[in-house]
Amino acid sequence: MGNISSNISAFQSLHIVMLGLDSAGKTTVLYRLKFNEFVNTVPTIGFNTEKIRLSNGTAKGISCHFWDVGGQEKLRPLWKSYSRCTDGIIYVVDSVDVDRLEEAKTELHKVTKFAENQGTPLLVIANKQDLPKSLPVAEIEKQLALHELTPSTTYHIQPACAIIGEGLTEGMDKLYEMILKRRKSLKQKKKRQ
Ligand SMILES: Nc1nc2c(ncn2[C@@H]2O[C@H](COP(=O)(O)OP(=O)(O)OP(=O)(O)O)[C@@H](O)[C@H]2O)c(=O)[nH]1
Ligand SMILES: [Mg+2]
Repeated sequence: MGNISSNISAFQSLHIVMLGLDSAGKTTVLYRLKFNEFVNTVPTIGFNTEKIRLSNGTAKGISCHFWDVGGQEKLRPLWKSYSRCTDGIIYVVDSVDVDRLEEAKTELHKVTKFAENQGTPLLVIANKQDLPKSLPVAEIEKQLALHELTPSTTYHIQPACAIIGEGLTEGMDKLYEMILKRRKSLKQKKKRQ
């Protein structure tokens, strides 16, 4: 962790895109991170964008530019251009929406296969863990077939409840850690060339 903190100043602003099926809780996550409180949302038609300085965890003080793109089917063609060349992808999943996990899996695998997204660190937020019928993360990880993602994709799956913000700090810390590792290895690769 010491290494991570010492690298913080090396960053300007991280570019993060937030994707996932409609009603998964993306906008709730966004405003929870921004205002540290629950904000009632309406379905996103298009996108929301916010610059947020993270206020907790090892990534505290890091500035992130978030793009939260609507998840309705008609909006998903937008995902490709919004996820291009980002530092990190957050994919939010509704842990009780069992009937649409297969659809969530298909859309996620599509996103990670885009050439521009190769190697981009992925944080999967298994949201709505406060609800009694929520699936455990191990089951969601299996149903999303995360281990079958392109070999270059490093990921972390985080149980969370965006309503109260539980799990979001841990998730952002993991994402930040993966982003740092990737930057470091890209730098070393460049040096060797
Ligand atoms: N119980 C519970 N409800 C949640 C949680 N997170 C979000 N919700 C609710 O889920 C609904 C959808 O949340 P949004 O944040 O609007 O979902 P979205 O992913 O942005 O949806 P689109 O904009 O349509 O793509 C809202 O009623 C939220 O209050 C959670 O952790 N637990
Ligand atoms: Mg939304």
